[in-house]
Amino acid sequence: MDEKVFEIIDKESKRQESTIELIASENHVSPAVMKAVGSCMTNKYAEGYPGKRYYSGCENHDAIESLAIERAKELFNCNYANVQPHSGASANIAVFLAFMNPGDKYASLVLSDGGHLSHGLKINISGKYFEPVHYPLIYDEDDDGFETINYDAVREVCLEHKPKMLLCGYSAYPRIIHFDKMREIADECGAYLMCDIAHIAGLVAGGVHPSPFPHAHVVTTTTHKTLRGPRGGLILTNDEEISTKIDRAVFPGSQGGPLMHIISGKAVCFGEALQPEFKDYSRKIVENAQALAKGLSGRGFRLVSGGTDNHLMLVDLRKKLPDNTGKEVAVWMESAGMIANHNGIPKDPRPPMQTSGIRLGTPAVTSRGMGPKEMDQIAEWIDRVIISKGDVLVLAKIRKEIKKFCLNFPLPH
Ligand code: DSN
Repeated sequence: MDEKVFEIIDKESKRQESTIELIASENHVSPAVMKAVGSCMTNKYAEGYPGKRYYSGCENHDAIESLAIERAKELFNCNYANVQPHSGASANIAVFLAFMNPGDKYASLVLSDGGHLSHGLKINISGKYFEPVHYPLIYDEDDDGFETINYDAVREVCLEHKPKMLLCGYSAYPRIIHFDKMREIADECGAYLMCDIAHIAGLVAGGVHPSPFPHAHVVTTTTHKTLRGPRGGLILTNDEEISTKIDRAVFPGSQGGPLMHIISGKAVCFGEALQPEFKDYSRKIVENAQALAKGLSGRGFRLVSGGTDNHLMLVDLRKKLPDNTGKEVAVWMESAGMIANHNGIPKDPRPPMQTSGIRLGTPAVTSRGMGPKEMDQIAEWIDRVIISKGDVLVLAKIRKEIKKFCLNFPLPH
């Protein structure tokens, strides 16, 4: 045993056990996922696809990858799946490679309004080698749809720029995405529709967010957020020709050997998400998010777009705390035992490293068995942290309360 390494891992396990995880993109996987990821499947090179490998000795890797593919197709009700992408960003790169040439245009959300860095950040491959044009949210406070996707503007941007692809799906967007409207717009301007459902995949699988199918030409996702699998990516489509292009764009286009231990964990995760209990889990994620949103709104916080339909919310801190940043609040919360990330809010006057907001999500707390009552307790702790403006004595007192509270909600073992 490597004592140094395992001592650190043990500390991490204790940190996870004794804190409340509110990062919207994180979760606690099952022991079966953990076992598959830590298995001998890590030892093998399996470049290629099932039945078409470049190395010998792949029969079990063929079997596990085929199983993962079949389960992914069943789970998302589609015809083709590529389970090899190492991450969500890798999945996105593969789709870009499959559909576009360098310099081609695609449309995505203004990144600071909730997009992802792989949707066109200037210093990311998606912004460096391709040309993003961005569509906005609704910024008019008097509009019923304040801070939600401005579908009219999506249409205008697409008709003006004629992008090869229209990309929807976001990292910090608390509302339902209308994939049907996006497809109408894509068809109108002759673009492919790409839906990146990394954040909401578990909600889609559980039936509590509309599916991107049959609207999307291609869907990308991660497997480790609401879907509660190992860290990794996945690409789905209903179109045979597109699936062939995608397979080539993943291997050999942008990746070498697949991570077979991770693919094994994905197979387990998809199997778990196909169970009836997963529907219940995804419903509870949303119920908890709404309870947390209510607890915060009731204590005077402003939430971007006024609330949430999914697993996350963006808290605009300016109303309660005009002189402090989201970054400071995330640090205070960590001292108190609550883990969240600072996050820009639409039209944020502060830079991304400071921000005026924090993002909160409920996938991980729901996996620990917490419910609406606990969400209200968490809202109360957040409120106390903020009212105290980071007072160390208050933070230490809350830290103690949270340690005790966490004992009642063990991690999945
Ligand atoms: N970093 C992830 C998130 O937190 O949303 C997106 O990849």
